[in-house]
Amino acid sequence: MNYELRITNYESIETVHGVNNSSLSLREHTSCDGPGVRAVLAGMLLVVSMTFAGCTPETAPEPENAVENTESGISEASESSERPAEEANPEAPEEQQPETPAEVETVTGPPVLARKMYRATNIASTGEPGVGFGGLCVSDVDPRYDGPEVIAVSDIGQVVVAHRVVAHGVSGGLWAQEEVYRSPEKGELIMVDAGRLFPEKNLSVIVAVGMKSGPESDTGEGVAIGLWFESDSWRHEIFAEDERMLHGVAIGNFDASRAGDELCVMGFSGKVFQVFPGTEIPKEVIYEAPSSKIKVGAVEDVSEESASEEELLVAASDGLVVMLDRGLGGEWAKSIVASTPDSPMARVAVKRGLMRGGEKIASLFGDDYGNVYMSYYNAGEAGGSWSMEPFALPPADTDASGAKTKIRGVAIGDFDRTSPGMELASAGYSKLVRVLGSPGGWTIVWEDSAPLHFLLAADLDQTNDTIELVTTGHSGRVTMLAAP
Ligand SMILES: [Ca+2]
Ligand SMILES: [Ca+2]
Ligand SMILES: [Ca+2]
Repeated sequence: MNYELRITNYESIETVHGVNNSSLSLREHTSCDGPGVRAVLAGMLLVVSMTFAGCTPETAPEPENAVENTESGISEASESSERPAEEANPEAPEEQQPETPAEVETVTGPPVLARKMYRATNIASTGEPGVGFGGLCVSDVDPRYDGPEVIAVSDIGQVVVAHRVVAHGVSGGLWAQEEVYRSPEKGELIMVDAGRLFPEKNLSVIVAVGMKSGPESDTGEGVAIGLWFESDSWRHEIFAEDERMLHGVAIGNFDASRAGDELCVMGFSGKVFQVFPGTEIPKEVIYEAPSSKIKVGAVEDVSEESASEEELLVAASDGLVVMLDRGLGGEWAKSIVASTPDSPMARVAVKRGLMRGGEKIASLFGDDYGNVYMSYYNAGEAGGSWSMEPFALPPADTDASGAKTKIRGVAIGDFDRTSPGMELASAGYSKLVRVLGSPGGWTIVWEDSAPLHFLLAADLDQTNDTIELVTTGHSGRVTMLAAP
């Protein structure tokens, strides 16, 4: 039996605020009794957030193992994708829907979604048993190899750079990796980004953030390490330190008062710092969320009204996602992208592109409770505004026992050529990567052997006409996923 996410009145979901949750139906066997639709009206800002936090898959048909065409050595995935109904039953929800057909067996388990496994390629590993990767980025950081590299950072402070193996002009899909840095004090590195931080040099600089020493903690000191390849070797330098863990990093051209790309780091002190590598300028606090952890940042060209070429979005545990950019006069413009006070935000993606019939700018965020949210940017004379979409978001991400699990990756891109324009994707502690295509909702496209901690979109395979997903986490492996 196939899992089938049936979305009734699909078009009306995207246009009607305050839509009844029950119009999202999982074969008519899912009910939503959670907080549902929440509206916040603040000045010009209209945020309507819709969560399916209360959604409980009360009945679920037995999943069909729809693994197709996985082409890597990661065999656990196809094994673990077999989920016999009998193993997933110990804690069925107490409340039963009276209308549940008697012949449908009641089970708990991960959200009831279709499975269509993408082709998986193993790109890199930590090479250390029990050591996971935290975050990833894609950038052309190593001039010895054509095309972009994939950079990953690990729990014990490794920075690994993976490149495609090309011999005599031929690439067979193989990847090789090099460990370019390892923390002398095993300081956990959690996120990484790269960009042209030295305007006078034609090279992309990696910035990895995390703990100065030891594993992630609420009290330890944070560090941001810069790495770049110059004169035939890898160089590294401490770009910034903070009294608390640095958890997020974003590089982009979001400051119009300076040439080239800028660097921001953020973390458990609740501060976002602009950092000026290669100069004597001290780091500067550009945003602060007291008693909050600022987990991540993302950069995109959002606003055509602003002086800066790009904008920076940061997401914090207080549920706020804020957009920042600096004008020619040096003043920071700040606006709220989303406000979900009950949702500690942990991941953010923002992307401009073709989506549902037109050019849109979409931001996707994931929280600690399995929820994924989306907001659209609406251009306007007052600098524009964001509106949360009551879109066809999935039920909360859950593990095999039905417990809600943290979202630890969101991505936007054209992952699926059978569905027009861009799709949305999420990943997390459920070990699942899910893609929202059309028609008909979310599809599980990958199941890892361990909780996932990051997800991004990148065109790493130019031989197809889709964007790839790249994910990593506690398994200590980086996996590239391409639609079959
Ligand atoms: Ca700039
Ligand atoms: Ca598509
Ligand atoms: Ca591609």
